[in-house]
Amino acid sequence: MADTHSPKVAVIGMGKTGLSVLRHLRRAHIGCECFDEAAVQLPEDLKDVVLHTGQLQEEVLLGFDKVIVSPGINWHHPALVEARKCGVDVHGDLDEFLAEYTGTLITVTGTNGKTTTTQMIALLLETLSGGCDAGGNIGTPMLDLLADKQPTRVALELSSFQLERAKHLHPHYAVLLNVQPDHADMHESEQAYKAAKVSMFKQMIMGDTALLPVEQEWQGLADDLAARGVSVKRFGMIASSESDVVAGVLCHEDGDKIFWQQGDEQKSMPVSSLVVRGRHQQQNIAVAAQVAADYGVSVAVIEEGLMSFQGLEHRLEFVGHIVGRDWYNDSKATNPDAAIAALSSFEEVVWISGGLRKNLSLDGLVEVAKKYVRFACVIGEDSKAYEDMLKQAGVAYKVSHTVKQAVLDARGEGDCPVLLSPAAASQDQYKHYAERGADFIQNIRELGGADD
Ligand code: UMA
Repeated sequence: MADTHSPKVAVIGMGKTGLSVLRHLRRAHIGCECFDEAAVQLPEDLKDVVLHTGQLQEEVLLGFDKVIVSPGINWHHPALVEARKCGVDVHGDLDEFLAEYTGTLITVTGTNGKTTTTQMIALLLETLSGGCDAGGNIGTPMLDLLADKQPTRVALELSSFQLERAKHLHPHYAVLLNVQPDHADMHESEQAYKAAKVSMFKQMIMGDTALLPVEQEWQGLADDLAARGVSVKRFGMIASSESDVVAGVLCHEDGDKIFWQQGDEQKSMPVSSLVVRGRHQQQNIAVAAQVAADYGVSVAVIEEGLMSFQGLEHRLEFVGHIVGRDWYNDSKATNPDAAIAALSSFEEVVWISGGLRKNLSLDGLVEVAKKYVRFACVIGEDSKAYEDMLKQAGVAYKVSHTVKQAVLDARGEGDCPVLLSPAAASQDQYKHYAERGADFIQNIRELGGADD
């Protein structure tokens, strides 16, 4: 039964987040109404909640005390702007989570690599007493983690959308992986996007730890955090040992190694002993090793975890050796920097790219395309920008439009690996990147050749 003294609450967006918020409010006996701009329906267990569909009107939220907004809804939506202006408490599920969670909080953000890093942290910390749950942008809404317990530790993957709408975030350990151009269609500027990411550190104090990239760009943040007593560590891809870099990839003529700091000792492993491909992915798991080491996970457990980690679906995922060539699914590369990292992991590829560009510049792709791409197949509804980039790189290409056609077109182009790494979001043709990746894999399998 709803508590008649509780504030009037609106929940916006009925995707994974909104539904988890509704269930959370129900557990707390707080009544609410919910909104979605699409013609959605509520699942059976939530059918009694009042649902409003259709475009959110500016005045509609003013009758509520609290509005909980899903991450995919633009924070600058006129209805949300108006509600904030009129003093309504508007926030996301992160503040709801923070109001209830009392255990150890580890957070990970960055443009690329968040999910791999968060997943690996959770896998390694899972071996400690009390374990570790993973949630947030990774796919499990964070409030679901509180459904029937107070977890000892939680590793949260946080997107810029989740961060920009949180006021009370104070992690015990926070990792920033990188900030590269992305989501230019949702944030007002690149600076606003970066500011959302950096806001993760705002309330950290002595006793907390921040793990930041080694690049000079982050020195100001590192100094600021250190001045507040936060333990600041740096990670990166380096050519020779640097005393202030605790974790990352050491590129060496005798073979590259990943490394991390275990107490006073530096530990390392040759990248050749890892299953995951790509220096960017290997750096991510080195970062996870550092977090695990700092929470007391033993060297043996970390080494075993790193060696056996297969990587995640849709991230440089090896699909198989089919019809005489290797196929890789990197559908999660939804921005140019992610595709640059993927292309650089090969000597030569047939590259499938294109999709929803999100107003991002493709300039950075020209040089890597020139260096690594033997032939390209362009997908997506609006191929022009991708064609222009390939022309600039001098790479031969075909406009395939669909993933299905791209797989057929790629098949006939030599015998080097084929890589789907779109440098674009998928929503012009799919619900999300995972659906695009699954379609890619299915079309490869339909080529008919068994793995050889
Ligand atoms: N909707 C509106 N109006 C809008 C936009 C959406 O009403 O303007 C409605 C849609 O009709 C839909 C609902 O909102 O019914 C969807 O809400 P949502 O987009 O917030 O999606 P969720 O299902 O709640 O998933 C969100 C994250 N999605 C986004 O940030 C876009 C998921 O991250 C996350 O896993 C999930 O919460 C659980 O925390 C996905 C993602 O793509 C993986 N994230 C981006 C990324 O990684 O690049 C940030």
